[in-house]
Amino acid sequence: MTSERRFYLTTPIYYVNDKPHIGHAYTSLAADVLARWKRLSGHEVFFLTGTDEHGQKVEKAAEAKGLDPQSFTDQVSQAFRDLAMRMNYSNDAFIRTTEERHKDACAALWKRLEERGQIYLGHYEGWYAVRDEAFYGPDEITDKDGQKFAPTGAPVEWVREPSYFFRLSEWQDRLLAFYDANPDFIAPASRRNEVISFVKGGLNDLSISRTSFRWGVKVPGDEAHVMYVWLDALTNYITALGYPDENASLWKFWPADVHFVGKDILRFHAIYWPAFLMAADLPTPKRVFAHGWWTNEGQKISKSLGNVIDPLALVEEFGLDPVRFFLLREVPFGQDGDFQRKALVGRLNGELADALGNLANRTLSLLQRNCEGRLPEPAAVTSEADREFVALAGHAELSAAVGGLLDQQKFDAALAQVFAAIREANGYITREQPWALKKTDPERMRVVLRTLHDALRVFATLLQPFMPDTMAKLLDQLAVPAEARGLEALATPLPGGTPLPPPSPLFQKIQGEPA
Ligand code: ME8
Repeated sequence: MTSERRFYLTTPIYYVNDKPHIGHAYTSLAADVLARWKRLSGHEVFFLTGTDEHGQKVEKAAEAKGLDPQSFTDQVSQAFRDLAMRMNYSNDAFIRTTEERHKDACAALWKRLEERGQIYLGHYEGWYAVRDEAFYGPDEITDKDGQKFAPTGAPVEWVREPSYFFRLSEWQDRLLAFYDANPDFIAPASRRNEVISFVKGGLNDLSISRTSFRWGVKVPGDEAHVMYVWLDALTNYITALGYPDENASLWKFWPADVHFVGKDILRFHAIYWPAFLMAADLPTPKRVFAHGWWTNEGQKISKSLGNVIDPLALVEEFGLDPVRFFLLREVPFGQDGDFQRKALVGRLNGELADALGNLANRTLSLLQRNCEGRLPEPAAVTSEADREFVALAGHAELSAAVGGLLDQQKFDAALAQVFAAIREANGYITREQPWALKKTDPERMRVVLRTLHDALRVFATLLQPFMPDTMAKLLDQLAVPAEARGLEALATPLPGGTPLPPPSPLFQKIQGEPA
């Protein structure tokens, strides 16, 4: 297998200070869809997620619950694993930063940076926001009623302590050259420009250890210090591949193809992470994609407003696949999005139940009734109507288009392409009226139904990464064998005469909601 056929993608590792919400579910969902797509197209995939369990924020959350940090993180980390299971994420591993192998990887990376003269001992004095686990410069701080705040709105405190520093300032020019040589490293483009102007503004050396609390990875050789939680956290992406053992079986996946992150943590991934790696002489990831922020019916999501969206409650109410579909369909990936219940209901009732569900049901019911429940022979494209339709809904063009968009993480556009073809299919069935052809032209009816069956197989195959369970059900109803559900298999038509099981509805409409 060549390296092009391998694909490594990651989600952020989430802080275990609180239970998971819609934002966490969203990032992991995007990664899951791409992982599933890459597997469908024949790649060897490694998809990593996990939890970020050290630092002051987690230590404080444990204290507030009256628990020792380890028992607390054991509990909350489990909630993230449960979420991954309930959302049907296909992650190949789940990493926790409290694992011994991770502490070893952090120590190894630290020593490598130290050997290369990248770390020195000094004194940190400045602003720190525990909520963001981030340091801020004096020019970034605002004052409100005597309390100081970071630009993110997080309260900051003045910190003064001995600290090790990473020579980040030395990497400014090499980072800029790196962004220049790798135009796809930061996406979307607007975010790339933000990062570049930030780096052009000048980089200070980065404080990478703390001495005022204990919940972290100990600095090798100086146990009075724990590592800055972001150095610890970012290292997870290589720990999971076996670092520092570069002969480990998973190491072949490095460098990562995509790190999925929210826009809040782009700076850490697009500046600190490549700088650490270049300083350690390790390969840099190929891409970091920073998606936007969800609000709830126009309001910022926050615990104090009591409007945090629980993804599992949504799944309970609307079903898993409609929720998976909605989150990626509704908002262009990369932009901020507002969660609106009525939009979810609209997409579920409209695109899923009416457009796709009805098309499948009508086609499959007619095949049962009028073709003895057997698939007609593959249809030779003879009429202009068929030719036009096959050009729009045929497998080669559509899967190339979807693949091209997913390679750019344009999930909404990929779905829009498939649903445009589904609209065409509804137009085709309405125009051709196969139900009326039984009496007038049964041969033509068989051609039309076979053409529709082929198109449904394409739609179901391409939509598997987004709605795995429902599309498995549709592929069952279409009698596509398990081994013929990959992208390549689409080139081989199912044999005529294949028996088709009786259809059942794919989606449940939501009734009685205000439009
Ligand atoms: O930052 N909309 O963890 P975290 C969209 N441990 N996405 C959201 C969101 C929202 N309203 N809220 C959160 C950390 N997210 C670090 C990461 S990685 C080496 C360490 C998502 O638990 C989004 O992906 O605060 C964001 O980047 C992430 O959750 C932050 O999760």
